[in-house]
Amino acid sequence: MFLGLDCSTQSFSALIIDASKGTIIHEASVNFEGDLPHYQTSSGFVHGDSPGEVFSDPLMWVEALDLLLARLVESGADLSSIQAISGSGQQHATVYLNDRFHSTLADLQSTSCLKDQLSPCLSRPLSPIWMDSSTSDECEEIASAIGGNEELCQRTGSIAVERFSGAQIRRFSKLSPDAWNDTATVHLNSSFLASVLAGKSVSIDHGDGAGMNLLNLSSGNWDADVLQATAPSLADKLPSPAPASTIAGNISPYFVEKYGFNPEAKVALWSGDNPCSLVGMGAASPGKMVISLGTSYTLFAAMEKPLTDPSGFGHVFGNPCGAFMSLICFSEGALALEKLRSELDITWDEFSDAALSSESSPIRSLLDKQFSDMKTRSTWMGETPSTIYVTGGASQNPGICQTIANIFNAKVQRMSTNASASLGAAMRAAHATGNFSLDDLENKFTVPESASTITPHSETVKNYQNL
Ligand code: XUL
Repeated sequence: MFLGLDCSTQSFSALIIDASKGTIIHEASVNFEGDLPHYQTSSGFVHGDSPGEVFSDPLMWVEALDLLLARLVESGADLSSIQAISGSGQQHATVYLNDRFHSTLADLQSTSCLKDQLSPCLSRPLSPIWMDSSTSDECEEIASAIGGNEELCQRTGSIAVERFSGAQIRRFSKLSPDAWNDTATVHLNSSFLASVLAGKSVSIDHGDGAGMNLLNLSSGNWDADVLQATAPSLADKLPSPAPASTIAGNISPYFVEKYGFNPEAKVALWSGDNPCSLVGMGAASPGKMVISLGTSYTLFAAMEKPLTDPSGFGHVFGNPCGAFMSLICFSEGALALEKLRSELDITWDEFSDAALSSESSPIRSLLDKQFSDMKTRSTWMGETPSTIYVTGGASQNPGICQTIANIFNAKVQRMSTNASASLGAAMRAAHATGNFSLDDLENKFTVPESASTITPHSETVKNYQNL
C-alpha cells in the first residue's frame, strides 16, 4: 500500500493505493476554509496589506495534516500497511524557518500536535503563495543582475516570474531584513511537509525546485549567480536539490505512535502539484501531452532535454520520473468559450455541433485561434505528441476535443480524474521503492475514459497544416 498526499491551495487530501492490485483503497480530504475556519481564509488563502500580496499559513497545513491522518484512521484505513509515502504541494509557496526547526523535527512529541510544536520554528508567520503578484520590482532586479531575462530563462527554465519563489524570497529579505537573518532554512510547501513526515529537514526535489527561478536546469544544482542576485546568504539557507525519486528516510516516530504507521515506512521526496499531476495523468514519459481545459487552460508534457521557451511564455520544471517537463498556462481559456456561448445564446451541444462542422462560424474561429495559438506556443518543447490527454470541464465537449485532435494531429483521450496530484504522489511513492515500473503503474491507474478516443481527420489536419 502507498499513500499519496496533496496539499493544494484549498484543501489537503490523501489517497491510498494498492499498487499490486491497481486499486484505490481510501480517500480523505480536509478543506481549509470549511474544516479549519479559525485561519479565516477564503478558499485557503488570505490577502496581505500591500497590493498583490496573497498568503497561506504553514501552521494551517500541518494542522490539516494531523486532521487528515486522523480522518483516514477513523475511516478504517490501516496505516501500518503503508510501505511508502510521497506528496504533492501547490508550487512556489515558500516556508521560512529558524534554527529551532531541525531540533524540533528530531524530537516531535506524539502527545502534542504538529501545529503547537512547529509554531516556534517559523521566522515568517505566513507563506506567500502562487497567487501572489507583488514582486514585479524584484523580478526586474533579479533579471537585470543576471544579465537579462533571456539568460535567467536559459539557466532556470523561466524568465523572472512574480509568483516564483526567488522573487518572493528577495522581497522578504528586502522588507524584513531582521526576520531574513533569523531564517535558517527556506523550504517549499512540498519539501516542508516532506520534512515534517521524515522528522528531519529534507531536500527540495528537482520538479518543484525548478519553480523557484533558482535551480540551474543543466546542472541540477542551485545556480550560484542567481542565488547571489536573489538574497544575501541564500546559499546557506536552501536545502540541497535532489531527484524526486529520492527516499528521504523512514517516517518520524511521531506518526508511528500517533497514527499507527509502520516505523519502516519510507518517505519519498514530495514534488509540486503539476509535476505530480503529470505522473497521475499517465503522461510522465515523452510522446504524451496533457491539456487541462479548466477556467484557464494548462498544457504540460514530459521533455527529454532542458529546452527553454525563447518567448518566455512557458516554464520548464523537473519531471519527477526523470528529465524535464513543460508547463504553459493560457489564462481564462474556458471563460472565453463560455462568454461566446452565452452571447450566442446556445447550448453546449449546439456549440459542439458548430465546432464539428466545417462551416465557418464565430465558434470555429475562436477554437481555431485558441488551439493554433496553443500549438504554436508549445513548439519550442521539440515534442510531437502522439496522444493528448484532456481533462477539466471543457474536455466533455466533443467539438473541442476534435479541434484539438485536428490541430495537433494527435489522438485525444479524456481522463476523468480529479485527483491526479494525489494519485501521482502515491504512484511516485510506489515507483521510488523500486518494486513497480512506471509502465505497470500507468497501465493500472491512469486509464482514459472508455469510448473517449478521438482521432484526427486527415483532410482537416492537412487544411490546418496548409494554413
Ligand atoms: C504553476 C502554478 C499553479 C500552482 C497551483 O506554476 O502556479 O499551477 O502550482 O497549485
